[in-house]
Amino acid sequence: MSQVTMYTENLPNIPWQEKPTDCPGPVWRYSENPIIRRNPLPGVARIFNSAVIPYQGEFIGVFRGEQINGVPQLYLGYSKDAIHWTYEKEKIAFVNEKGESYMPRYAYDPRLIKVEDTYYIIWCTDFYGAALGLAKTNDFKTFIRLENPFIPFNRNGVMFPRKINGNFVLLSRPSDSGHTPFGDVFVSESPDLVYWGKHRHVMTRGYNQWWQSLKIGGGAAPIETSEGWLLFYHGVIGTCNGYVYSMGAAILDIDNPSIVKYRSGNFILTPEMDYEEKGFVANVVFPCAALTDAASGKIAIYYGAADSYVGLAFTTVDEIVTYIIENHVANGDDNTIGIL
Ligand code: BMA
Repeated sequence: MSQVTMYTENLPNIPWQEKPTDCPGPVWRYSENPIIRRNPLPGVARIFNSAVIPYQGEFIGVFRGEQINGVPQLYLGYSKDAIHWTYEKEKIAFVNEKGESYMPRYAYDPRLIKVEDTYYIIWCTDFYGAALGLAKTNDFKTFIRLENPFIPFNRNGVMFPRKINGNFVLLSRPSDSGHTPFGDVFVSESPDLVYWGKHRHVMTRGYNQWWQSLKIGGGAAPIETSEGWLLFYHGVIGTCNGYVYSMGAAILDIDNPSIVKYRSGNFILTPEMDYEEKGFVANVVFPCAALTDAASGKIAIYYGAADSYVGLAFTTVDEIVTYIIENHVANGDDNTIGIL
């Protein structure tokens, strides 16, 4: 029985494995990882950093597909078990609100969020440099692009799965257009998905926790729980061999998600397996989605591994929330700058 409640749907067919007895942390990997390997479909060399969601009793995913010309685009995939996937051969064909083709020059790191009856995809696109792209669909057949939420440069746009105080709410990470050696998470609101404002700082990089000392960025869409919004995110350290991306977890206030209630000072998953340590970009664990089953408290996290594969990891809401609270470290988050 779960003591922390998730206010999400029941998902009896969530992928799942019990925790191995020798697992040292609150999150454990699927034993058959990676679930998506190289050359997953013609013309696509690698799929990673991708998002999945339950749909009509099965699962649907929006995948970052690295084409064989090196340019990332988004592809749709289907699965009965959320582990084995089949893909559309053509990249997602975005249109504008008039129905005209409106393709991004590139598209990567998608998040997929259902708010009310509509599914939103938010990703990193080209808008005179790295910026957030936004599109909606109701049927996964027609994908209508909306206004880009922000001016450049920005990455890691993650929408909340419901409106808060009547507004859509979006986490983002202002960046540069390159490999961004800095970065905190901010939150913004919109009544209509066109005009965004009420920008607030949420989390700073963790100065005293070296694994997240360079930059951080939102990961999976926040999960509503009785303790607050459970957020899986990535944190980065700059080493003499380059960046290392790990997974962190925090709990944000339910009515005002700019307030961090608890934040684990420790990473909850860090590159350790071959498929995380070796690949197109070594040492990357990059969460983009999570499935939840409210009845059992099970959580399945999808993460990109080494910019080459998709990995699956598990936890329960009780285990992860307890871990975050017990390992909470205040990071000097500043909730006052920018508030009128
Ligand atoms: C970030 C993003 C991610 C990628 C990571 C590691 O800046 O571009 O897509 O996984 O770098 O290369």
